[in-house]
This record gives sequence, structure tokens and C-alpha cells, in this order.
Amino acid sequence: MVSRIVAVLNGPNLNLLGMREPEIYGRETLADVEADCRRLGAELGLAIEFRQSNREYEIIDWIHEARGRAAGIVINPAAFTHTSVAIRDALGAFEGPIIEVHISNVHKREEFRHHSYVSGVASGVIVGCGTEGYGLALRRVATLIGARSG
Ligand code: CA2
Repeated sequence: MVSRIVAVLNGPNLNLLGMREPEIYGRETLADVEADCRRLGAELGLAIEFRQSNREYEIIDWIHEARGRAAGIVINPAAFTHTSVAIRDALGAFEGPIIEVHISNVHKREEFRHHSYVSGVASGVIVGCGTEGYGLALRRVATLIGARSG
């Protein structure tokens, strides 16, 4: 049977979600986002593996782990979006769909947030839709991997 696993990966400082800067990132915590993803994942027949790390190498290891195992990746690389060639290279070696998510509209913010190393290897990018963006990304992965086969 083809895998329905979707790795939802979160980068540095996203563990602080809902605890600071609610005007930028909203009031939902990362635990709330995880619960929302699990609820929607169950509806869409996806097995969600939800993770967050402040360490670049750990995110790279999780992307490698997803190869040949997961059907898709949803990733908010947070600040690593704007700095990490290594995360881009790891994602470039993943064979399934990759949706990049940013909670805030990075294009309305500082210039250094306008460039993403990840977008060039992503199937799609969701920006500025708040934490709802994770659900939109999961729906897109479900579309791209196709309907449940049984
Ligand atoms: O908008 C996004 O989702 C970002 O990926 C969030 C990153 C930021 O560096 C990117 O430019 C855009 C920051 C994540 C840190 O999240 C915090 C949440 C609450 C309080 C402090 C940080």
C-alpha cells in the first residue's frame, strides 16, 4: 500500500507560537496547530507526523527520514527559510510533494524575509493565511498524492 504519511515540520522558535507576538502569528499555540492538523489529517486519510526543532541538522535528518517513507512534506522552516541551503538541498532529494507554509505574510515584512531558499524546491507555497495555512497545505498534499486507494 502506498504511504499516506505526511511529515509536518516546523523550524526554530515556532515552539513559542501563541505565547508572543500574537499580532503577527495569532493566538494559536503549536499544540493547537498540531491538534488541527491531526483532526484534518484523519478526515483526509493522512497519517500526520508533526515535529518542531530549533536545530537545523535535526530538520535535515527528518527530511532524509521522510524519503521513501512519507507521501508528502508540509514545512514551515521559520528563519531557516531565509538562510538554509542545507534544508533546501535535503528537500530537493525528497521525491513527493512539498508545501512551504508561512503563517505571516513575509512579503509585507522586512526585506530579509522576502527571499526563501525553500520555495525553489517546493510544489507550492502558502503565505500569510495564519495558522490556517497548515490545513490548506494538507489539503493540497492530499490532492497531489491522490485519493485513498483502500
Ligand atoms: O510566518 C512564518 O511562519 C515564519 O516562517 C515565522 C518565522 C519567521 O522567521 C519567518 O520569517 C516567517 C518565525 C517563527 C518564530 O515564531 C514565533 C512565534 C511567536 C513568538 C516568537 C516567534
